[in-house]
Amino acid sequence: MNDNRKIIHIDMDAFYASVEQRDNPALKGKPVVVGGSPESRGVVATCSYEARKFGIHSAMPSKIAYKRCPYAIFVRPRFDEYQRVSRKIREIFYRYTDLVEPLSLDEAYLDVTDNKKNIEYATTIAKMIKNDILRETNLTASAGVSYNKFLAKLASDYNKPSGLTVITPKDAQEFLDKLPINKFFGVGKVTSRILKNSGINNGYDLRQLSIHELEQIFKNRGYSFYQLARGIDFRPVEPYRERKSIGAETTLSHNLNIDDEEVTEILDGLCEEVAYRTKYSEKLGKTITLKIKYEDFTQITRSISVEHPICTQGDIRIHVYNLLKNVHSENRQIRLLGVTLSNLVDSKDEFTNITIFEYIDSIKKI
Ligand code: DCP
Ligand code: MG
Repeated sequence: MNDNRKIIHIDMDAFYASVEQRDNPALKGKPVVVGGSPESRGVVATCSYEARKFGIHSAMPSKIAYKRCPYAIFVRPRFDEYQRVSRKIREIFYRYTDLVEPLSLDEAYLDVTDNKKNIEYATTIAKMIKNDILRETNLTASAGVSYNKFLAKLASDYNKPSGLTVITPKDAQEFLDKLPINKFFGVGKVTSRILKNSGINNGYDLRQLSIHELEQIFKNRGYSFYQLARGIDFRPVEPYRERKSIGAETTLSHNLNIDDEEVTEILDGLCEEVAYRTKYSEKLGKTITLKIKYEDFTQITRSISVEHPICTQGDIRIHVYNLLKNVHSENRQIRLLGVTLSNLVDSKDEFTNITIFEYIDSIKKI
């Protein structure tokens, strides 16, 4: 099968931190941490490249970031400004194509196979976009160019900050063979550990596994990993659609009983992911749904609707736990868990009673 598309992935460099450094010359060249303060229970949203040298990264408790670098300058996020920049970069993308799929405020896929300026090479467009962004926002972005989404995203990440990496069909296999296993789309910490324990450290090792073996490891995602290891990814770039719900689910690596401790650990992770994505979509939700699939493939969902919309991990978690308490599994083993937030409203319209700072600080609470 052929894939002749031209896909670009753009990702701003140290986004929130770069905006802060741009707007406050005293922060330039310094380790800057954007997020909760070290005295609070808040977390790091992101940090400047200077701070990354100390091992600070997104989602780390601010307290630990402070321990790693007491000289770091902690600043509170200014979401309004990040959203303004985000709108600007999207406006730039639309000059070249309407096939733009934003993934978050600072990141998007573009399909430029047929572009508005009839430019032949995607690499030329990527350079032009990077220049437009620098000129019009005073910020740098990294770009990845390839023939599908998976490779374009890997490419943009390859040479940050301000990078431009092209992965041609000819280079793709060599690139993937060397790629550490945790960089494969959908391989989290747990799967990565399992794979490394079995001697599967990179794309080459992954490519040696048969579809049958991959299905044993990744269940219904096995075939997709078979394809990714070979640089195949036909997912289209999907222009923005209004979201109706935000959900996360996971097929368990082994079946569990409802009162196993691992169930709550997994649900915590799912609540965190839903909270994170809800924040990015600038939404809040009024209906929380818990989904459980049993070993015999029967499935139940339990939902609750609340008057005041929510978005934080803590709030979602409380409701999910309440829903869980009322599930009677009658000794059936669980094979899949899911959490969804629906009945969404725009967070911009709902932030009247809660400051943005309280909001970001509350994300990791409980
Ligand atoms: N962000 C957040 N919480 C996280 C991860 C990210 O609030 N756990 C926010 C802050 C980032 C922005 O989203 O600035 C973009 O996320 P990226 O993953 O693209 O990270 P950066 O742009 O900060 O850095 P990089 O240069 O690695 O892309
Ligand atoms: Mg980024």
